[in-house]
Amino acid sequence: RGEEAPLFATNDHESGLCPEFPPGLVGPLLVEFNKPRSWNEVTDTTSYSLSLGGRFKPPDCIARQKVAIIIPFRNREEHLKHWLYYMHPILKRQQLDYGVYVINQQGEDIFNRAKLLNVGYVEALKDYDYDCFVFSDVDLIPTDDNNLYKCFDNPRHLSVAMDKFGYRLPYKTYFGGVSSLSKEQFIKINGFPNTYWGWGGEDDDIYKRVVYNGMSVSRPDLVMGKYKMIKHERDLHNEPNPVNPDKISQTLWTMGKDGLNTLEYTVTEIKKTMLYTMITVDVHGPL
Ligand code: UD2
Ligand code: MN
Repeated sequence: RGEEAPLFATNDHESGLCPEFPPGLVGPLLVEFNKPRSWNEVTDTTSYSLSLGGRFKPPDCIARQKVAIIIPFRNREEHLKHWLYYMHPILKRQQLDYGVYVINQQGEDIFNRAKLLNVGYVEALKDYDYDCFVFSDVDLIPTDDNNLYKCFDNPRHLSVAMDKFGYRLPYKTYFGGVSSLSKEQFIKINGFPNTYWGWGGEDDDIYKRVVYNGMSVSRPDLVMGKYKMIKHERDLHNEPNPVNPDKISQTLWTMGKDGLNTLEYTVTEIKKTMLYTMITVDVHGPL
């Protein structure tokens, strides 16, 4: 956040747009996961000024972007409570016009993170005219609210400095965790791959799609980009898939025929609470 950020102004006189640097940000945050949170605690502390489906608009200015936050999910309720508890206040301070979409994979088949994210993109657009999509693991919380959950001139990787990797990138082309793409950027890369079943590889495929389509990756610095991940074991039915590493070398040829243009799924339930929209989906497991 630069010195030029206005201290008191909450909107831009002429346009009514929210300021480019949200004035209510506080910087470094205390984030901890040692005690479980009840739904009552989460609702009491976050539902103020939210509307059904986990939606929010700044009350006194027009948000610069309409952002759908997409979370791939199955059987991580304890993590979801922490995520909502910490993220709603942050996103409100960031003055975004946003909605939270939890994309819940139905059944016990092997998990497919990237396909769930594609489903989130398509389903969120049926709800509202979003122009930006933030894709976030359910177990990651930024510890500095200057890390804006919005879109930039290039696809953005937000979770650059995680505690589990010693607060730096594990490798230069790492793209896992939390990322943002505008609608235009997402369409340009044909969305994410649908064919990465199980753990691993899909994030590297996405990175390659971005680069092969002539874009670069935008990132916050390692101070603003700090994250904490809730400690967890690998889930059942999300084992590392040995075919995934081989697929990454094929991205240049596969990206045009595996993505938004080949996405197939069946929505089985849509549930809206004040804190989120949960879309349960049959992702048509691999045969
Ligand atoms: C890493 C990456 C993640 C992804 C994954 C490989 C980090 C912090 N994140 O995550 O972005 O590239 O490797 O696939 O390095 N989930 C469920 N239920 C399940 C399984 C997964 O909800 O049963 C969701 C949940 O949002 C979770 C995410 O998928 O955070 C990634 O799975 P993970 O947390 O088990 O994998 P992790 O931490 O190694
Ligand atoms: Mn994780």
